[in-house]
Amino acid sequence: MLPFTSLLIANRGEIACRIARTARRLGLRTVAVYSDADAHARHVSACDVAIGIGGRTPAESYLRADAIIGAARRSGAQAIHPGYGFLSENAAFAHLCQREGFIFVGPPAEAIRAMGSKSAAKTLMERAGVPLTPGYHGDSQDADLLRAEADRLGYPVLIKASAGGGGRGMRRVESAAEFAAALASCRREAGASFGDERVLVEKYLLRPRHIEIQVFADAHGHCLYLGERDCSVQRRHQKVLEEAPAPGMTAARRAAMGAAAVAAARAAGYVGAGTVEFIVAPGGEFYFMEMNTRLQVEHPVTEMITGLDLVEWQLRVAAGEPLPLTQEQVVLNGHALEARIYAEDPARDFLPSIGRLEYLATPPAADDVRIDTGIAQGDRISPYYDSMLAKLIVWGSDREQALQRMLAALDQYRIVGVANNVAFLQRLVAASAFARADLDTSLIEREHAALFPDPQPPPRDAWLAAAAAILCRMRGSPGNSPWAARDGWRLGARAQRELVLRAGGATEPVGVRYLESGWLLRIGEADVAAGCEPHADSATEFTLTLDGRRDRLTAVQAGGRVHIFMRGVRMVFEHVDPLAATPSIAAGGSGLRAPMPGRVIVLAATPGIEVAKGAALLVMEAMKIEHTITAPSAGVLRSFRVAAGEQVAEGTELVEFVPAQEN
Ligand code: MV4
Repeated sequence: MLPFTSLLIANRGEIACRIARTARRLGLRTVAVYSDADAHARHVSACDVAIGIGGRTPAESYLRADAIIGAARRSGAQAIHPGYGFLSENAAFAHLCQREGFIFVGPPAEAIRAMGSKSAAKTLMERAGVPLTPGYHGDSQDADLLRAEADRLGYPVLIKASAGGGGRGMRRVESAAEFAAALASCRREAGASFGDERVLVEKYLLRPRHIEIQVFADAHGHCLYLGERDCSVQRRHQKVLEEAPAPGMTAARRAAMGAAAVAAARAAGYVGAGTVEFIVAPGGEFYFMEMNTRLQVEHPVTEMITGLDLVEWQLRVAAGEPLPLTQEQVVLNGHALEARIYAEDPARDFLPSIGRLEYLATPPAADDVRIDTGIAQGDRISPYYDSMLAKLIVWGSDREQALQRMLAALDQYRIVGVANNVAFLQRLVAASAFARADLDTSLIEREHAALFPDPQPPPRDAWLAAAAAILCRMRGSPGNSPWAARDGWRLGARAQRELVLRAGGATEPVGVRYLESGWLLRIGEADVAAGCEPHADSATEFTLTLDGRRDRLTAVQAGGRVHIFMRGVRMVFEHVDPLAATPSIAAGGSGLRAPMPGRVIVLAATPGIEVAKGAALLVMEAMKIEHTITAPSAGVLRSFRVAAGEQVAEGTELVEFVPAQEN
């Protein structure tokens, strides 16, 4: 029995849901906190009680230590789990929890503080005998001294902000001549970002891997490691794929890295779950980078190969229990891979995407397929928080099997409504360098050609599938039957119409003839006998027949587009219907309204002047993404209801627009 019965989870999204799952299994009463933007979020319904803390941005909500403590008091929670991000590595918050009489499910505040400064952590690690990257991390910040240290190390070197972390505040320096300027610029950035100009200098390692060791310590002096994770596949210091064990890891090196990680944790006076990050040279030499004093996003790959529940361990250790296993009892089994699914657009430099999840299908969860997520179909992705939608984790008896399962699971992961990186992940997992486990932190750049192919027009059968799905939908609703259609359908012996589709920069007219037996679709010079049957109780699943070949087809119609998922391919088609009203970005409201909270950046039209359908009226920006609000038809913009530079809430009426026919 745990000595506490109620746990407040000071986080949101998938990790809050993940923590709630284990807490409830252990019989704890779970308390969620939520911001105004998260009132309908899954983590709220995943808990027994939920307390609103107001605000929308992290600073107004999940970063407010006082609000979290207040919610803990009100709810009667006895323990607080910070998850990752937000307040999880905030020593002052850990201290505050303790002072206010709550159990903080994390390390002691002093251990968090000890690892907060890179140079202090390096000094601590040096004393503990943990291997460090050759470099200088002393107190003196004299430019000549730093430059002499760089000369001694040999170029290239890396200047890192002492207070930095996760890749921020770093400068690579190629030669002595560049050193002074790079130092000055790194200092400025460090001062501006962390309020601390101090830096350290390291030998720059070429083609390194990022391998981290999961450690666990209890309050009784026991400390062990739970193997490693290879997180080398990153993009701009954001992890994309993680796996355990690290390809090529030998038992001897694992034992050496594990011992170093345990020494690091002991030196910091660690209790709880922690991760010691190492940078690993191509020859296998490993060096301490930093220690993360929290549960990590990628902890599930460790759980998959150890069969352990790390959140359960965290709660038991926080309750004062000893670790349930000894080092010898920790057994690693098989191989696990995690892919992070983000709402971001790889074709637009991975810009985050927001909107409503119109459609979401995932592979079924199983012993070897795990999905950690905090969202479901119909939810809105807001601009306020991290754009990670889900983590997809698979297990295989070896790496090859895990990779195959990942590809199969990604194929079944289907999202409509926000741009996402699933197709990118499919290419990444299939890339030969990844398949060969030729890993290092520049894999994504090295494989650029394979990962960012030029957009290709869809294959012929995808056009036919899109046309068939549209026809099937029309047949399903009487008002849209071909007999009622406006665009060229005629009664007569040769019943015929045309659908114009657009995709991948190409436009294709698909001719349709209605026969007794089904449709005859004409594309280019070919005639293809086609049929499409919707599955019972489903608006999106079909059986498609093309010239006698049957396929399972998922077709999602949303916002004037048809999203096709078939034979492992995902494609979006626009149905060009010259007589239909163009759905505008603000469709659904009476006026033209802001589709998301954001800032007005450009007023693009002149009030009182007639504009054509599709003309830009106004440009908004939300989370670095620009959205152009266009005229839904020809008409006149009477007035703007907002000013350039104005911050607007979702749904704010932006313009008064009068369509031409009403003029
Ligand atoms: C390095 C390095 C090469 N040499 N240090 C980036 C994040 C921060 N924690 C440390 N990082 C690096 N430190 C030396 N001496 C290369 C990186 C690095 C990196 C490390 C891990 C994962 C991805 C990376 C991507 C670029 C650079």
